[in-house]
Amino acid sequence: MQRIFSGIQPTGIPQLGNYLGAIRNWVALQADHECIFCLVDLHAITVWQEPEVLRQQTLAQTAVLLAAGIDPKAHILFNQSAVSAHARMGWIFNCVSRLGWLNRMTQFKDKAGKDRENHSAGLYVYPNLMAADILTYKATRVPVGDDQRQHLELANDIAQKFNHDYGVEFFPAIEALIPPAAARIMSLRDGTKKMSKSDPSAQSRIEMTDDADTIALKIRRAKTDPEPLPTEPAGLLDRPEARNLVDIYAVLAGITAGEVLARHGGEGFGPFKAALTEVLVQTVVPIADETRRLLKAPDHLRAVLRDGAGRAAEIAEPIVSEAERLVGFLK
Ligand code: AQP
Repeated sequence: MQRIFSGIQPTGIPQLGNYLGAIRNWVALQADHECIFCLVDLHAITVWQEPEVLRQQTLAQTAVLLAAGIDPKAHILFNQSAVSAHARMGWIFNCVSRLGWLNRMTQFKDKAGKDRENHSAGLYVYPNLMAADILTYKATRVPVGDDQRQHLELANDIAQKFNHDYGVEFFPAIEALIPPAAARIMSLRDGTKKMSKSDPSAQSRIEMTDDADTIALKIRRAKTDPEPLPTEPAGLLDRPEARNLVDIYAVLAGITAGEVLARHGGEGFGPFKAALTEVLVQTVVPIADETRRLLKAPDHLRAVLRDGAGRAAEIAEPIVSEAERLVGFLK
C-alpha cells in the first residue's frame, strides 16, 4: 500500500478551496492508501500568528478534518511541531536545497510581494520544510492543490540531490496527486486570485463552518459581470468570476462545466447563484454542524492529535536518524 503525506496550515478555518482541492481528496484516498495527515503549525508561523489563536485554529482544523471524514484510527492525524523529526530533516534540507531553486518559487513571490526584505527567513525556506515533511515518512504520493505543484518538484530535486550527494538511494520519488477538477478555487471577490483562508475579506471565501444563511449571503454578494451565463465553456474564458462559480458548481454536483452550462447557460446570475447556494449548502452544512459538535470536546481533539503524533514519530524517527547518520552526525 502506498504511503501518502499531506498537510494543511492551521492559519484559519479551512475554506472551500482547501476542501475541494485537498481534504475531500484525502478522505477518498483513505480507502486504499496508508495516510499521514498533518496540521503544519511550523509552516503556519512563517507569517505572524497570535499564539492563542494558533492553538484554537489547530483544534478547529482538527474538528473540520474529522467532520469531513478523516479517520484518525485507521490513519494518522497530528500537528507537525509535536514530531521533532520534521524540524531536524528540514534543517538538513536547508543545506541540500539551493538558493537558486528557492528564488524560483512563485508562492514566496506571491506571499512576500514587493516587501520581500521584511518577510521571515522561514517563509523563504518553507518549501524545504515541506520536502522534509513528506520525505521524513518516505511518502511517495502527495495529494495537493495545483498551487503546490512547484513545491513538489522542488521536493523531488532535494531528494535526488541528497541521494546523489551521499551516494545512496535513500529517498523515493514523490508523485503529486492533483485533482483534475477543482485544482484551483478562486476568490469570490476576485476571480484571478485563489480562495485563501487568510484573505482579509471573509466575503472572499466559503468557510467549512459557514451556515446556510452565511453561504447564501456570500454567494449573493460574489462578484460577477453583467452578462448572462454563456451556453458553452469557451464563453467563460475571459470571465474569471463567472468561470469560478461554474467550476465550483460543477465540482460539487460531480458534472462538467459544459453540463452546468447546458442546464444554466443563458440564465442571469440570480437564479444560477440560488442553484449554486443549494449545492454548496448540501456539502458544507453537514460538515459545519459536525465541526461545531466536535469543538465542544476539545480534550478529545487534543487526544486524537497526541495519539497521531506518537504513531507518526514511530515512522519518522528511524528515517530521520538514518538521514542524520548519512550526513555524518555522530550518533
Ligand atoms: N483555492 C484553492 N483551490 C484549490 N486548492 C487549494 N488549497 C488551498 N487553497 C486552494 C489546497 O489546500 C491544501 C492546504 O493548503 P494550506 O493550508 O497548506 O496552504 P495554502 O495553499 O496556502 O492555503 P490557503 O487557504 O491559501 O492558506 P493561507 O491563506 O494560510 O495561505 C493544499 O493542498 C492546497 O493546494
